[in-house]
Amino acid sequence: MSEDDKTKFLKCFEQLKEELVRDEIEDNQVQIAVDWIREMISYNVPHGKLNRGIAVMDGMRALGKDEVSEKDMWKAMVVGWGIEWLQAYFLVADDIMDESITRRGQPCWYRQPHVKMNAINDGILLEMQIYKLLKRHVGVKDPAYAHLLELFHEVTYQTASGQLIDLITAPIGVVDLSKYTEEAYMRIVTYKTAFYTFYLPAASAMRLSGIEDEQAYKVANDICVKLGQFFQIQDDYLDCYGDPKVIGKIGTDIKDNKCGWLVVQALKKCTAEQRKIIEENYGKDDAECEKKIKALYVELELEKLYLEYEEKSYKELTEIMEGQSVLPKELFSSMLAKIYKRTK
Ligand code: DMA
Ligand code: MG
Ligand code: MG
Ligand code: MG
Repeated sequence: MSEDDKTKFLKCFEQLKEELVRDEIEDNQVQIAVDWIREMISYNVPHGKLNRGIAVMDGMRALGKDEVSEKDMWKAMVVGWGIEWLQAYFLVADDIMDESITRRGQPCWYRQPHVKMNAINDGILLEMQIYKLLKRHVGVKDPAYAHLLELFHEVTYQTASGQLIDLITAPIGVVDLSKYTEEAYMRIVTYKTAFYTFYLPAASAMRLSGIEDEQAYKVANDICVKLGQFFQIQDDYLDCYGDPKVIGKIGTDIKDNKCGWLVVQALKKCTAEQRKIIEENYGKDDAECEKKIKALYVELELEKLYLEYEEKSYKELTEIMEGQSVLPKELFSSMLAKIYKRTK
């Protein structure tokens, strides 16, 4: 991503945040709530990699062959921030549900002593702020507006439905390894991650560019689902093997009993004896148990398996992007380039 884009994008954030704060003041909001909202937005929205938000700008350029007006680029930035706001909302809730400790290098919002379960309501505020941004800066007169609203609503539903199956496939205290199939895994990651991380930015850029051919959205969806699966497999790998200082979060998948990529692969490769180790140690809030699972992953050479998977998938994804002529391949390849071999 160009430094210029990032600077412009962050500048846009400051404006959007101040406008939301001003709305509160104009509504005669009490001062402590005005201050809360400003702090809550600043803490939760802007500290990520910003890949999803900036992908809308990149997508506009891919679709408009560099001739995108200033006005359209501004809308792309606002919609990009809408996606970052949505992500902030999902992460605030996800960290409560996953009982996580840190996020983006700072304590999870709900772990702040003055916040706790107020974080649930902050999530609702973050979600609804998206629609204030879109109304103010895209507006009802833009033919893309209604499509964008529908898109954000649909993708939010898909993501929540993915979070649901992520959670109920991993009940606390119940080890049922028969549920950890490749098929169950792919459904979880497609819904909880792929739609909002890849399809939402790509389809947003397409709507802002005025594309109406429904077939093109279908093509984009198919490719984005595959990109999202790839991205979440990386996330699952990094949960165990990433450096918390680099990824900004401490992994919780083993203790949380998650149907993650590593355990699904382990179950495919293990002997009956090794399966017993998983049965006895997976999903326990106990550092010793977690250690035993990690040692088993070493024995099964899962790191090597992951690196092979990443190579193979990267090639396949590139072929799929180049093998279609409905949309410019840059709409997708710019997103893939940013995540290939990622360490955070
Ligand atoms: C992320 O799943 C999905 C959403 C919708 C936030 P996750 O719990 O694996 O994410 P993370 O590893 O960032 O907590
Ligand atoms: Mg999580
Ligand atoms: Mg989660
Ligand atoms: Mg994760």
